[in-house]
Amino acid sequence: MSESLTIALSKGRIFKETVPLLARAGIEPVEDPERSRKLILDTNLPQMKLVIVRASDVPTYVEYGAADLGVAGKDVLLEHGGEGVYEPLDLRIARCRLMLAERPGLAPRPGRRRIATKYVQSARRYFAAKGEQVEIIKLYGSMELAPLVGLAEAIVDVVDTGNTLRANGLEPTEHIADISSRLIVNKAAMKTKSRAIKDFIAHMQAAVEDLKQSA
Ligand code: PRT
Ligand code: MG
Repeated sequence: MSESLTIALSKGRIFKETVPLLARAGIEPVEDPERSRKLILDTNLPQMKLVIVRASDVPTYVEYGAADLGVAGKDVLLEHGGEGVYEPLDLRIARCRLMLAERPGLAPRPGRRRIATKYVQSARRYFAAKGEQVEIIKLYGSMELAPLVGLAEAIVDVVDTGNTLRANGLEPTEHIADISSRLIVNKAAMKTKSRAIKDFIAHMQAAVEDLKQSA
């Protein structure tokens, strides 16, 4: 009998890009979370289950052991803190860049710049390291709107193609971090289910290497 494992994933790009890696480990979800409303998905392996949660909730489920494993963006882990989980593997999927973006030609105002972002911790660290005093305004989404309506002078957000920024008259000006999704592991499960987890990590690592070769 092999140990049971629960993996926390978000739907959307992380799910889509994790499925091919899981396939390499012989794991196939029996349902598509984009079409099903179920939040616990069975796989072809009776001992493997997937739980579908918000991207920013993945580290919390794994930290508390509600899931043994998870896939989370480095941007999310940087905000969460990440010390409550192990992060053994860079899956090299859902890649993007954490950037500062601004309206070109906007005249600087006196006083501290206002930066709108959902990445408060990363923004704080970035500007502290530069020695620039800024005011950080926490938002939960649609950061691109903030500079257009005068809420902030600049935003910190993840950027892939840059189309969203361009469509809103913004341009990326400073690179803060390269982002990819990481496999994360509950610390207790790493001990109590070490055989199954080590096996799983090895399969995922092989899958990542395969994709690297074919890229
Ligand atoms: O959507 P929800 O609020 O539930 O959560 P989420 O936005 O955190 O989840 P999701 O699925 O959108 O993103 C999951 C993870 O994918 C993030 O944590 C990142 O690590 C990673 N990722 C990779 C991205 C992007 N690329 C990306 N482009 N996350 C978000 N975006 C956004 C970007 O900010 C822009 O608004 O997608 C939009 C399109 O980007 P452009 O640059 O191609 O226009
Ligand atoms: Mg999103």
